[in-house]
Amino acid sequence: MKARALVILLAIVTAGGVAGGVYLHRRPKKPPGKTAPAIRPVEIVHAADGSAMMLVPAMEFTMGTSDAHPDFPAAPPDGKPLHPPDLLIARAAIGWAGDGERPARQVSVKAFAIDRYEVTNAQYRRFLEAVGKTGDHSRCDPREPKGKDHTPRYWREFNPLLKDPEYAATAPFSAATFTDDAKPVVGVDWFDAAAYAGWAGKRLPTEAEWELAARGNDGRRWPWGNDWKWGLANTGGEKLGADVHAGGREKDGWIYPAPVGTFPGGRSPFGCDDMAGNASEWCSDAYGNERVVRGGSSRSAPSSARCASRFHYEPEFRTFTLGFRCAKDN
Ligand SMILES: [Ca+2]
Repeated sequence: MKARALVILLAIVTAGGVAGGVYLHRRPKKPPGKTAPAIRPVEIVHAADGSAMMLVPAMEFTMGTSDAHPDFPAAPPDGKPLHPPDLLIARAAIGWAGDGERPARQVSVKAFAIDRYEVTNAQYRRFLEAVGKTGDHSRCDPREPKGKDHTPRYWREFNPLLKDPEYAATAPFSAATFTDDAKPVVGVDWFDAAAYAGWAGKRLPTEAEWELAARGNDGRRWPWGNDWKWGLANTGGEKLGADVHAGGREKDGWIYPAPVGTFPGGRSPFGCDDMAGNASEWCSDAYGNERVVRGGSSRSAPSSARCASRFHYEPEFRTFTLGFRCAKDN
């Protein structure tokens, strides 16, 4: 009996050890080469605007998407044809990506801090009151058009039809959709975003900082990992999916921006919320005469809400899907 017990014990030890109970399966070996250091989210509070910010140490990370273009199957193994958004999810899952994000490369970034959440309407309102009182635009971008008052597009009357009670009763939005305190401010252009950041003693994140904060240092597709899952982000297109609630409702519950932090399951490795979807976000970088926008929005397909997806708009562009978060040196 003793010999037999010893053999079993040896078998357990050589099979990989004991951790919180006996297991007999060998743990998968770590891949050779560099392994990504573990990330520990660290939150600070930026006093000027009361924002939670996450610290990101100086580091190198994989930015962009691999040059490999695997052949996209016309149909999955079960033979059923794919339709949007399943098609877009499938493409994203096999590495499909826009040319603007290729190739994947190692990029070094200095230490910085970045807002945990998109800037909210409540925060932006305080900025607007302050700049209205003082008329001080000295911390705005010097290229800002003259006479700009920074009021978001949807804080003014944006749809006269909403005055018609019948229309208002059936519209999937109201003025409150874009002004609620807890929701991200949208309908702001790049100059508005830069002006808020300057007022708060911060700046817009660079594209590289934004992507590192969103995906960490293991090259993942979405902030939570490599596999798309409904319900971890406020995106669009769910109405076309096979597994959608009846009645055309969005599976994530939101057609337009949701209060920031509504999807904690989709948090990034550094602890940032809503880096996939909700409001898409202005970055500081130029893209020709335009400015870079990242993260996808409440109307984006899953593939466009990947951490490496890039968009770009004229700096004066304002729309209901577009907001921002701030960063600062650390
Ligand atoms: Ca976002």
